[in-house]
Amino acid sequence: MEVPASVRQRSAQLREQLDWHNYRYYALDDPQITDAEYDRLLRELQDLEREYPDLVTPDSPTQRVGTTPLGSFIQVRHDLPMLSLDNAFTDQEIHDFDRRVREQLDATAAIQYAAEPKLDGLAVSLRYEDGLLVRGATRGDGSVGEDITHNVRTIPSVPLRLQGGDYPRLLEVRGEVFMPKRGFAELNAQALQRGEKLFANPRNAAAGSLRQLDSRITASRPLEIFCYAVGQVEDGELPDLHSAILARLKTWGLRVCSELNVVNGAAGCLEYYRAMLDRRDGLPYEIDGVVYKVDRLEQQRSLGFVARAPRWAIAHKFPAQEVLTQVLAIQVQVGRTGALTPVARLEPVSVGGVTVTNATLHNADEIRRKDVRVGDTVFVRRAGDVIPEVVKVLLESRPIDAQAFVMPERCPVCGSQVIRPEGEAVSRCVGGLICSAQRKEAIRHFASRRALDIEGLGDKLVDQLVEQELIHDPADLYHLDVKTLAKLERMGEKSAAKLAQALDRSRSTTLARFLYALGVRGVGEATAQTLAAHFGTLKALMAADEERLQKIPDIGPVVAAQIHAFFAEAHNQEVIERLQQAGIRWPDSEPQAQGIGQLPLAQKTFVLTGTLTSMSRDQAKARLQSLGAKVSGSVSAKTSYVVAGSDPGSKRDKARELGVPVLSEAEWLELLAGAEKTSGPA
Ligand code: 9MJ
Repeated sequence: MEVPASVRQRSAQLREQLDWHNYRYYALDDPQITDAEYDRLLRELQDLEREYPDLVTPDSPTQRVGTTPLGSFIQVRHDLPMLSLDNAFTDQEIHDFDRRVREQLDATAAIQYAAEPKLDGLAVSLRYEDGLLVRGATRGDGSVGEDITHNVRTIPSVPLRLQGGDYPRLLEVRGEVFMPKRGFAELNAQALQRGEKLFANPRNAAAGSLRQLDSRITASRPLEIFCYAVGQVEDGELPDLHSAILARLKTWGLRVCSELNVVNGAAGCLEYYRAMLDRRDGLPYEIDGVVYKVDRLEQQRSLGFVARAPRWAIAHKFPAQEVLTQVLAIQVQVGRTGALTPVARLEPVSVGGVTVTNATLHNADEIRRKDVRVGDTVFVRRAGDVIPEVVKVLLESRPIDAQAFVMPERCPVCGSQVIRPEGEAVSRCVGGLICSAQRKEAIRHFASRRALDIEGLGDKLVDQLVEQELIHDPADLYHLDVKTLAKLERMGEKSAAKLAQALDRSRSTTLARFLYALGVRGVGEATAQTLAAHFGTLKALMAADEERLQKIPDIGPVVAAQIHAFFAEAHNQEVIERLQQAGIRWPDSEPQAQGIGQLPLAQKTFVLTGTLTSMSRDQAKARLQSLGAKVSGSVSAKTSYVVAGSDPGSKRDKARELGVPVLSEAEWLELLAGAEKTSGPA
């Protein structure tokens, strides 16, 4: 079909706009439009291309969805070998490295190094000809890799076309494709729910996602890239410092890690190492060390290579997140909703600086898949705040009497039946609140920081209170007196009085916190806020039927049924009643549909940047919106606040330039708490 000139023009314009906004978003981390506006442009282009298939070009932003599977991978020879790095583990090794560099260069002054995080993903090469992405390849053995063009094209932060016009005719860049921590956790959470095999770590997940013959699978995985080197270059000039080259790559739309620093000498390197080690857990992606590279290319050239590794660079590795230890026992833990989680009790071992004694085995299927037995030597992995887990068994070390695990048929705590509903991966104790383990967990959850925040009510105390039958449910907490509390183990008059005060303080709360504290299945913090904002009062929520609940954004049929069933249960109604009699109160408010203008953060616009540790972006957004605030993707003079999580990027700088207040995560949470106190619905 003949394509009208006006349509051709519009599609070219859309493609250019989308490329530009992609560049602002991924390379500069400074979007100029919201995600919704971006999606609108993309949809317009998709519609045009559907109507006029001749319009589709390989570099069109619509061409990232993946295509029909390949039969096999094609091998690719790297004209310029892809290097590997020598590893160092101690300060001394870095001093030795720096000394060798200085001696070889006959240098008297300190060497200037580019220091960057060492990403733990898969090294790739991207080849651009006349600014167009023509090939993506894995590193392979350094000389020969595999053609993964179809897969790298699906990674949103890989530009299909370079920005600007001053790039070399041929430009091969190298970098690391990785899966950020959050994406990895979500992928594994989905797999766990479906009873599928889990990925051992983000590195495996990234590698497994890239080495797919079917690029539609790759497209569905949350992959990202950081570029850190240049390979072949023809017909074009590059700066003569490594750090300046990376800055140049960024101007062409290639994503570069924002943690790059230029440092002086071994001392500067070690200072960078310690700073990054400190920040490791807070970064949104996993790093297994840092890399130092002699910054001056001229010096790099005179240093040269030994075998595959350059003499001008070295990787300084962090303590391992995965270590070997022994499984002493496998026990099951009963959670708040009765879910039975098998846990490996381990020979204590230090992982990345933290002593680990337990690791989750998730569920019976995972144990079977990994074939973990008591007595086995296993790899245990810990990363950031996540619960340590058993990754793999070292089969060659298995003792002959290693014991396989069987899921108990009765709850180890209350003796109730254990069932595993069809199609579910999880086994559950049916005991409900008869089960003291579930009662303890329900009370712990009720008292937790994001729920009613009862300071001083620790795990051991809850154990004692439940075991001595001093309390059965959260409402009983409010009838404890100082004298009873003071008699408990590890409690004195003073801490008992403090706890009584904390209990008293917790009586004044918000509806959202109260709903979250009840521990309704499927109702996390964000959903609790949505419900509170939507209904305004507990009475209105309790009166809602499933149909009404399902109409609320983000509440599907399963959660609607769970909420309805919870409030229909006589015991739950009774506990709620007694909690209110005990003086738990919150300000009621207008339902949001009518009352948004009166919400405490109405007329305020927030921009979120960097990674928040206390909740996901979506939760943060929902929480702000429930208080009437707007959440925008870009900073302008109209922005009220920029909230900077870790690794905040250029939005924070822009805010400072414009004089927009920048809040740390802690400051922001405080502001939220204040607003929620005055509002009720949030
Ligand atoms: C990683 N993995 O993050 C290099 N790397 O440079 C960084 N790897 C590298 N640089 C030359 N930041 C060869 C490998």
